[in-house]
This record gives sequence, structure tokens and C-alpha cells, in this order.
Amino acid sequence: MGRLVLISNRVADLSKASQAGGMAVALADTLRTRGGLWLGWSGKIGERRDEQRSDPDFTKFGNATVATLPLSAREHEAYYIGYSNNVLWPVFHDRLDIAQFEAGYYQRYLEVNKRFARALHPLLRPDDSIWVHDYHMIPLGMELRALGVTNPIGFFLHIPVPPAQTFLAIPEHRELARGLAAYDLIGLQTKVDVGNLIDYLQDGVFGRILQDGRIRAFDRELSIAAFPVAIDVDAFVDSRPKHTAKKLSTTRILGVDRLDYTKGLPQKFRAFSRFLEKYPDYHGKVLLSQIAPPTRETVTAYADIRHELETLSGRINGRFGELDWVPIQYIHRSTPRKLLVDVYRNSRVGFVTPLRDGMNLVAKEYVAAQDPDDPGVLILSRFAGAAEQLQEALIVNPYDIEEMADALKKALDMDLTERRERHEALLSDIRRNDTYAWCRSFLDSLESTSRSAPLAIPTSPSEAARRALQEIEMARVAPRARHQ
Ligand code: ADQ
Repeated sequence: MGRLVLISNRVADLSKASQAGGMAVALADTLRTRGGLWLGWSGKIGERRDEQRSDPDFTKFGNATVATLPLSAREHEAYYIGYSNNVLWPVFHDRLDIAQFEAGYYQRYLEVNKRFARALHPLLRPDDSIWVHDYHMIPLGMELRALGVTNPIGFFLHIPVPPAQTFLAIPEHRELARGLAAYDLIGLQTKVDVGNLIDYLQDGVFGRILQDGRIRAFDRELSIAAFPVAIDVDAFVDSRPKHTAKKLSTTRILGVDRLDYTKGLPQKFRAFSRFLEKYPDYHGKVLLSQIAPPTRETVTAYADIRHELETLSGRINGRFGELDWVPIQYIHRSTPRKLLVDVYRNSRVGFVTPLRDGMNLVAKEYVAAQDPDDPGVLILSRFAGAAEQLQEALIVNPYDIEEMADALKKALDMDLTERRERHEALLSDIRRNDTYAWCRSFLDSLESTSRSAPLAIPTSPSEAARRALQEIEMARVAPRARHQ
């Protein structure tokens, strides 16, 4: 078994990764055990001349090395803020209406990926397994192939894949598809995402499903499968007795989300307001605590959602609040993880309402942190990837305010026996499929996929383009059945 090489927009701090509780723990552990390298952006915004840099800064942590590169200000603007967060993020979350296609960010997005590929290429060894993460880095595998890299390369997308018709609206969808086809294995969060990507590859770029289940596109054969991202369960269970939050006189309903327009926060506030309107007996007895740390504040859509939430929470508190009771506690800050675990544990309801979400780790963290003898109830949007797995939660449609208000009532009234049964089923699933299992299963699949599939590497990028066009032309002449 060779080294593991990870590439993602940001790298984890390997000296602290064990406290993170998410996938960083498993990735950091695997890096330490197998030895390896993690390449990403340093988080620094440097000079224009940094655009020429392909010599990363290195930090060693035992067997593992972290390599980072700065971005120039215009790279940050176009690659990170622009194409990644103003095009791919909204489109992949079904928000074509706010995607900034016309801004011409793609070229620099591609160039940053080329620079990262150039930086990585001389550091690679023949037996390395390469694992690229997330939407910032879609073309990276293709750029490595263009440099002659034949190692197994896998890609994991943390966000959802939109339906084919939405994907097709991206002006550069064909270029992105060609980038995806350079991988040996694409890991997605859910089966719905797998279906969406396969539909798109068939409809958009005439991909074909082969007899062994792999997909042929752009003259390459690749596997696409679901690997639902998981948590380090013990990081939430073990730390519970150590911190005891102040006992609340009211029953807490909890929301924990980055302040993002995909997380359904206005819908959550409106549902809580409707609940208070419909069930006045609960006045003075329940509290919605919403922890929503800021992210991507330079993106306009994020400033808009912040303003909307501040207005909504003010209006609801003004309408229902009393001198001794404020119904919504809205905290626009990051919270130390240990405190977060305590708050999870001391909340009767975990209220998770995204309009679209790759997975949603908060839902899993909330379940893991509950006291099994007296657990709280998870209310979960059907549009979070986690809903495919966490069926014993109260599953809701975040667009249906009435249904969510009633789910709050049901969760608050649920008897202990039902709460325990639901929690036990949820926890055993989360335990069985933890972050270590996730990491192992992706890497095992990557290594076996690339063993069973000799790489069909095009001789040069222009040759690849020629063959892709030929395939498209042939498909136009003789259109294939959609699902073969
Ligand atoms: P996110 O959109 O960030 O992740 P999520 O999966 O919920 O969403 O993860 C958020 C993480 O941040 C959780 O671990 C949570 O504990 C932490 N967090 C949230 N609020 C916090 C606060 N105030 N203080 C401290 N920590 C806080 C993206 C995708 C998801 C996918 C993940 C992982 O959008 O769909 O589940 O990646 O693949």
C-alpha cells in the first residue's frame, strides 16, 4: 500500500485534527499511518507574482506532510469567491437564479487548478493513491493526467449534484464533465446524487453505462458511487460528561448551521413562528437557539441572508416575547466544539432544515451527542443528504411551514419510549458508518477500481478533445437509449 495524497481547497491543521470530530480526523489518521501528503491553499492572499508559484511551503507532522500555496488577490476573487462560491456552490444547490455565470471566472478557476497540479506533480511517487476533494478542485485530476500522472485518482464531492437539466445550464458544463471523467472513482454523498450525475453524463456529454456498472465518458471509464460522509462518533459521545451546560428553565430547540442561504434558516424561523401562533400553550416554555457562524461574508447572497434573519428574529421576538421570555436566541458566532457538544446534549429538539445539503453533519452530531436514556428528537429536512440514511428522524419538507410547525409539536410531545427507539436506531447507523469506515471504503474502492481498470489515458489533451468530439458526433448520428 502506497502513500495517500490529499488535495483540497483548505488543509486541516494536523496538530489539531483529532479535535475536529469530522472527516478531518479519519483523513489525518490515515495520512499518519500510511504516510502522505496534503496539498491545499494556505488561506493567505499574496501578491500577483504568487500566481507563478508552484513550490509549496511544507510542514511535517511525523509521517505526514502538509503542503500549501498562497493565492493572489485576483485568483482568490475569481477561483474561490467567483467560480467556486458564486457559480458552482449555488448551481449545485439548485440556485441557478443567483449563479454569476457572466463574470468569466472559469478561466482563472482552471488556471489555479493547473498551478496546483504543477505543484503536486514532482512530489508524487508511483504507488501513491491520490484523493481530490470538492468542487473547488474538479479539473485537478484532468490536469494531473495531462502531466502524465497514471496513479489512481479519486474525487469526492461534498455538496449535492443537481438534476441534469440544472447541470446543463452551466456554460462550462462540458469542461467540468471532462474534468470529472479524468478520475477513476467519483464519490458522492447519496444515491440520488449518483443518479443525477449519471443522468447528466448520459444526457449532457453522451456518457454510457457499461455492463460492469462503470461509466464511459470522454474516452475514459470511471466508477461513480455513494459514500455518505460521516462523523467521529466518539468525539461527541465521550466528551459529554465533561461539560455541563447551565440548566435551562425552557425546553430548547436547537439549530446549528453556517449562515448560508442553502440551510433553510428563514423557513426554520417561520416554522417556529407558526408553531408559536398555533400552539400558544408553549409560550414561555420553549426557546429556539440558532447558532449561525458567519461564512463567505464578501458574497452578496450571504449578506442578504444575514439581514433577512436579523429582521425575522427581531419580528418574531417582538411579536411573541415577554419581559421574562425571548423565543429566539440568535447567535452569529462560531462556538467552541466542546460547548457545541453540550448544547446538542441539552436540547430536546435538533432542528435541521436545509433546502439542499450534501450530507449535513450537524444532524449526525446531534444524534451522537444525545443521552441514550433521555434523548432528544431530530427533525430533518428531506433535502439533506443525511435524510437518505437517517430515516428514524422526523423527516420534513422545509418549504412546508405548516408541516414543520406540526413536527415541532410532535417532537416536543414525543414520549420517552418512542424517543429512545428512534435514537437507538439512528445512533447504531451512525456508529456503523463512522468517519473511519467512510475513509476506508472510499480508499479501498479507489484502489480496487484502478486495479481492475487499466487506465485509458489519452496521449495528449488535444487528442482527448478530438476523440470526445468524435464520440459526440457519432452519438448525434445514432442517439442511444437513455438508460442502457
Ligand atoms: P457544511 O455546509 O459546512 O459542509 P455540515 O455538514 O453541517 O455543513 O458541517 C458543518 C460543520 O461545522 C459541523 O461539523 C458543525 O459542527 C460545524 N459548525 C457549525 N456551526 C458551528 C459553530 N457555530 N461553531 C462551531 N462549529 C460549527 C459541507 C457540505 C455538507 C457536508 C459537509 C461534509 O455543505 O453537506 O455534510 O461538507 O461533507
